[in-house]
Amino acid sequence: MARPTPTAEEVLIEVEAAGLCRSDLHVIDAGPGDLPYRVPFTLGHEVAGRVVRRGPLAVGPAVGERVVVYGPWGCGSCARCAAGAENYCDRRAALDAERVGTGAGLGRDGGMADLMLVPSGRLLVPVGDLAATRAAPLSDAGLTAYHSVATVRRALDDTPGASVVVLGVGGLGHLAVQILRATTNAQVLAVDVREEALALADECGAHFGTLLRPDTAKVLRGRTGGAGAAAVLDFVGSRSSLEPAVDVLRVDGELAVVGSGGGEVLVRKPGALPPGTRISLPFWGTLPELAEVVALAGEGVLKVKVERFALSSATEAVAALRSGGVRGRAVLVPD
Ligand code: FEH
Ligand code: ZN
Ligand code: ZN
Repeated sequence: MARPTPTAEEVLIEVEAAGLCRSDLHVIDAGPGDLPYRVPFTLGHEVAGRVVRRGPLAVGPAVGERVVVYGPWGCGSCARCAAGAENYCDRRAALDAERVGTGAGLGRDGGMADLMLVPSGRLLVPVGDLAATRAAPLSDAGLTAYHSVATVRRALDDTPGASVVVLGVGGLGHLAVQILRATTNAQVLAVDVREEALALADECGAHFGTLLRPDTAKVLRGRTGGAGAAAVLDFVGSRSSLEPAVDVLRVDGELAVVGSGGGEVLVRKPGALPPGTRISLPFWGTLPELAEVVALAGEGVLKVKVERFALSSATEAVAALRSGGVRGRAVLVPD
C-alpha cells in the first residue's frame, strides 16, 4: 500500500490493532444505498496505532506517540463538536447528505489496514504503554459503554441501593459491568443467552447473572427486593431483550437502548413503561470521555477481554462475531 502523505491538519497512523464491532456487520450486510456512505472504503472504527507522520498544520500527539483514534468524525466546528461531542454533531444530517461518512471505517477509510489517515490530531488520545489490542476497544466498546453509564448515572446516584441491569455481556457489556463496579455503588445484574458470557460477567464483577428466559424480569426483580432496576443498559436492543428491560424497570427509572438489534418499545400512557421512565439512545461517546476511559484502563481498572485475529483472518473474525462465538471483543492485528 502506498504510504499516504498527510496534508494540512491530517495525521498518518501506523495501525497496531483494530477492533471488530457489530456495526461492522451492519455495514457489510447493507444493500446499495442503505447507508450514507460512498463505497468502497476500508472498515475499522476502533483503532490503536502510532503516529508516523503529521501534516504541516497538525495538532496533538507527536510522531512516535501511541494513540487511539476517536472514531465519530463530525463537522469539527459546531457547538457539539467544539465541546468534543462529535458523536452528536449538529451537522450530522448535512454530512450524511453529502455522503462524507460518519467517521473512521464508516464511510471513510478506517483501521483494518496497515496505515490510516486521521483528519486531525484533535481526534487522537495518547495511550502510553497500553497494549494495542487492549487499547483499540477502548475507543468504541469502552467509550460507548462509559457514555451509556454516564447517561443513566443520575438514576443510579439518586437511588440508594440501586440495581442496574446489563443486557448483553459482549464487547460492550463486559466493559459496562467493570465501569459500573468501578464508578457506582449499584448492584450489577447481568443477562445473556450464553453461559460463557455470564461467566465473563462474573469475572468482571457482576453481582448476579442469569440466562435470558421468559421469567427473567421476575428473577431480576426478585434480586432488587421487588422495586425493580433503577437503570437498564440494553446492549442488544432486540425485541427479546427490550421486553424484560421494560418489565424490570423501577418507577422513575432509566432505560438506555445501546444495541442496534431492531427491537421496539411502545411509549404510551397508560402503558407498560412505569411512571417517570426516561429512555435514551446513547451513541458512542465524547472525546473527553475517551480520555477518561483510557485513564481507567491505564489504572488497571478497565480490562478488555480480547480475542485476537490476524488482519488477514478478518473474515474468520466476522464469522465468529456473527455466530456469537466471540468472548469479549474481537481485535484484528496487521500481519
Ligand atoms: C457506529 C456507526 C453507526 C452506528 C453505530 C456505531 C457504533 O458501533 C459506534 O459505537
Ligand atoms: Zn462500533
Ligand atoms: Zn459538528
